[in-house]
Order: sequence, then C-alpha cells, then structure tokens
Amino acid sequence: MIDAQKLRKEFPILNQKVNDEPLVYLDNAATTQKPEAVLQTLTDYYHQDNANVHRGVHTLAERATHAYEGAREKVRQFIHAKETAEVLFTRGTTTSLNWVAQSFGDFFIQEGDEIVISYMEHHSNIIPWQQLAKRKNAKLVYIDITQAGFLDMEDAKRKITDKTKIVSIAHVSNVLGVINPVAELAQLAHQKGAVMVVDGAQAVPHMPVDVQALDADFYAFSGHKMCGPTGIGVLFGKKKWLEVMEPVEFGGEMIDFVRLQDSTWKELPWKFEAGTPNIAGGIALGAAIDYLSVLGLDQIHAYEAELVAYVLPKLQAIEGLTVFGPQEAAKHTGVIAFNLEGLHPHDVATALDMEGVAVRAGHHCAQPLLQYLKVPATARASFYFYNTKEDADRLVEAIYATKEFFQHGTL
Ligand code: C6P
Repeated sequence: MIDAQKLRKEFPILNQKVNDEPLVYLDNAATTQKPEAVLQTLTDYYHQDNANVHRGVHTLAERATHAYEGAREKVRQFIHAKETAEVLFTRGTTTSLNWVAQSFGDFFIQEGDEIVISYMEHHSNIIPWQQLAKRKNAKLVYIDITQAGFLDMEDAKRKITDKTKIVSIAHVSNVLGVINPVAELAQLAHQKGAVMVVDGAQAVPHMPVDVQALDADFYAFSGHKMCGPTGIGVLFGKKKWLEVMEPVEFGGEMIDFVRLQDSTWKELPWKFEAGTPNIAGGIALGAAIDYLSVLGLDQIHAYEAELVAYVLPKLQAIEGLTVFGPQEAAKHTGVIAFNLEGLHPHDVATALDMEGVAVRAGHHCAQPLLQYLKVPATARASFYFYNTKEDADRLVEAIYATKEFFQHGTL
C-alpha cells in the first residue's frame, strides 16, 4: 500500500509554502518532483565518481561506466526489454520520437506511405511525423476520438491499412487522461506490416509497462516525469530494427573505426549515443527506477485510481466545471483537464496558485486535440503517488474560492 503522507517526507520540495499556503503540487504530468534518494544519487555521483564513461581505464571512469551501464540494465528490467542493446538513452521522449522518425522513417518510408497517429497526440508525437511526411511525400492520418473521450478503435481499424507503415500513439493521453489500447493497436499495425511506436511519457511513471507484452516496436519515455532528473530519457527499440537503422547523431563514443572518408559504428546500443552522454542523469534515472520499483508500479497505479475516484466526482459536482476525457473515474488516469465556465484557464491557474495549488493551464502541447475539442485551452490537475486526498480537497476548495473571487471579487 502507498502511504502518501509518509512518502511526501522524502520529497523536500513539497514541504514549502507558496503564497503563504502549503504547496499542493498538481502539475505532475509536466514534471514530477524528486525524492531524496535521487537527489542524493546525483550529489554522490558528482562528489565521488564523476568521470567520462566508456573511455578511461582509471578507477573513477570505471565506476562511472559501471553505474551508467547498470542504470541501463535497470531500465531494461523495468520495461521488460529482452536486452540492454534495445535500450537507448536519449534526452527524453521528444528526442526518442525524433530519432525514430528520422532514422527509421528515413530508411523505411516512401512516397505515398501513410503514418497513422491520433488527434490526442502531444506535439512531440505529431511534428516529427509531419516533417517525415513532408520529406518523403507521405501522408499523416489521424484516428478520431469518440464522444466519450476514448480513442475510436473502429476508426483505427479503418485508418490502419496496407498503406500504413508506422502507427504512433500515446499510451496515456496528457490531456484526456485515457489509457489507449496499444497492444491491440500493435496487433492491427503488425497485421498490415506496419511498426508500432508508443509515446509512453505519461504511462511509464504510473503503471507497469512491458514492451514485449505490448509488442511495441519502439517505446519512448522521459526520466523527469518519473522522479528522475530532466535531460534523460529512453528509446526502446526492437533489436531487429535498431540493427538496420542508421544513427541520427555522429561523433565521439558511437564509432568503431574512423577513416578519412568514412567510418563504422559501435555495436548497439552505443552506436546511437554520440558524444558524452548525460551520465549523472542516467545514473539518477536508475535510482528513480529503484525508488519506484520498491513502491511497485501496480501499487502506484491502484493508489492513483483511488485518488481519481475520490476527486473526480467532487470536480464534476462543481457548477460550470467541465472535465475533459472520460467521465467515469475507473476509466480516467490522474491527469484531469477541466475548464470553468466563463473563465480563462490561465486566470483559473493563477487564482489556484494564489491558494498554493499548482496546476497547468494552456494547450498542453496538444493543439490539434484542443482544436478537435473546440476549446482554446484548459486547466489541468495531474496527480502522483505523493499526492493525498487532502491535496484533492485543497484543489476543490481552491476552485470554489476561484469561482467566488471572479463572481464577487474576494478570495
Ligand atoms: N508533456 C505536459 O505538461 P519531454 O518534454 O520530451 O520530456 O516529453 C514530451 C511529451 C511527449 N508525450 C507526452 C504524452 C507528453 O505528455 C510529453 C510531455 C508535458 O503534458 C510537457 S509539454
């Protein structure tokens, strides 16, 4: 069982006042806070082990390499990849998806081919495909969303055709808070000879993920959304693809032999990792994985479901408040986008901040989705395992106070 009250003590940043109120941090979909164990790992690394990896034979270099490659093994176990050769360190989900679009895309996509995404994708899972489609004269096709806020699987069956070469879908939406059936989509893609790319930025931090069970060809996620530092992320790729793909970046670390006119690459996974990597970030991501693994991803998932079951009906009961995505708590993750009638979401978020409650407002890097929903922006509260029912109550109270403020001018 998750004991959020106890766990919060391990997150020093949560223990502060904002605008004279105790902080309620509900912007976890943007980035999560870091526990002492992760912060300590970063400090220890720079205090004791800092050296470049893969190059030196001295003790510090060996320690750094051992810890960095150890973190890769932790990632492998965490997402159930077959081999560490399939685990590439990147800067984050955005870089991971760009690598797939550039490397796999340039190699396999031809004129007239189709790339299938959905209306609920983050810009990082749209723009790399738009650019690829432009380079190759290919077509970008969007799967619809149902009235109830789910990916329209009937439409997916219509749109994934013999022309489809890539299907790329978010495992969990960063706005609608739905979990998409990526295993089923992978099956549809594979039946048509296409590959399945999964944007796992909002899934890996919150639920168990098994890339083999999903049969994903590529799976991307970010360290900073799962208690790790910024600037480190992962691209999982099936070895059969990574082996035939060309690296996207070239330089030190990734080469086997350099001649005057051409060069050869190191074996996987290093052939993709040019230059000095984010060593401290990788090691600290390993520490974050240790931390989450002790809690248990199934426990985290169950606890967040309990929080959503608690807060969603309270939000839905507020007059003039619209929740986006599924209305049933059991179908909604801890990402809850909402609007208050007559108020701009930025005003709502600013007013909530005055009450110490941190939420995000805007288009959440999902402009096509907001156009589809016909709203310019939304507010969004997003929960993690260190949030409590008291946090949920503070959100609800702050929303009532916001309504009061904008109606009568007092908080
Ligand atoms: N979403 C949010 O507030 P990076 O920035 O590379 O770590 O992650 C990009 C990304 C990709 N896919 C999804 C589904 C995401 O939610 C994000 C990041 C943040 O919703 C920042 S825009």
